[in-house]
Amino acid sequence: DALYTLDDAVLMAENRIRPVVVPDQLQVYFIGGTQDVGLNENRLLSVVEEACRGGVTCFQFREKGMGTLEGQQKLELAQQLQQICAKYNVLYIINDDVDLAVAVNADGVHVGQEDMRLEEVRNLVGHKAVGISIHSIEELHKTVVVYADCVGVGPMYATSSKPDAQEPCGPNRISELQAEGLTLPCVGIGGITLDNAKPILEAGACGVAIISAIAHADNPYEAAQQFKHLVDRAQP
Ligand code: 3NM
Repeated sequence: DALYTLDDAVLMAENRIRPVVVPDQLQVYFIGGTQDVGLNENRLLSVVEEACRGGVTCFQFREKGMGTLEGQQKLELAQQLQQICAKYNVLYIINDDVDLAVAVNADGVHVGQEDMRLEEVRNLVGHKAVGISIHSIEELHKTVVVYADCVGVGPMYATSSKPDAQEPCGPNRISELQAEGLTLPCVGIGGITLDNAKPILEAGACGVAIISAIAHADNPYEAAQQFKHLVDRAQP
């Protein structure tokens, strides 16, 4: 039997019984896996540590694609990343792997539309945060958002970090989804740089989710710091 029925989830969301993600924790949402740093685990650990030191508020471990880690190696890397995030008080999310999120006691899990059903994810992770990707109004209507705590909307701009990314939708997609009733905290994702991040915040996102502008930066510490300043300045 499901731990949470839809009615329970509605009540919990309305009464904020479930710890919801605080929008400030999504301000600068860094995402990465070994595929983003030349398949080098130590490089990932140092980039994540520098990004955390620089001021990212959330990190998502997303290990995806050719030559990436699996099984015990992925688990061990996930544990090391958890320790870094805990040290800097950075929200730690696992992409698409509910078992791993539970195993390393991450703060949450992020799933796409094609991944596991949200109800099932919610039942497996209990009170951990659940993030979902929503690309369009159509996907919003297909999503039982009440099982989720936060939303990634994208791709804002063209991206080379996700081979199967959809066509860019632009920052306005965030205001469109909110006008259609989406109230969960949202981050924009896809092709975001220091130069194009502001319109996403103006469109209603509480933060920006980034791979390459931090992972490929000459200085990930400084890049993270600059994103943090940018989001702090953009907020009222
Ligand atoms: N998801 P970068 S775009 C992981 O549209 C991911 O759902 C997207 O990387 C979506 O910051 C994307 O390097 C890649 O463009 C983001």
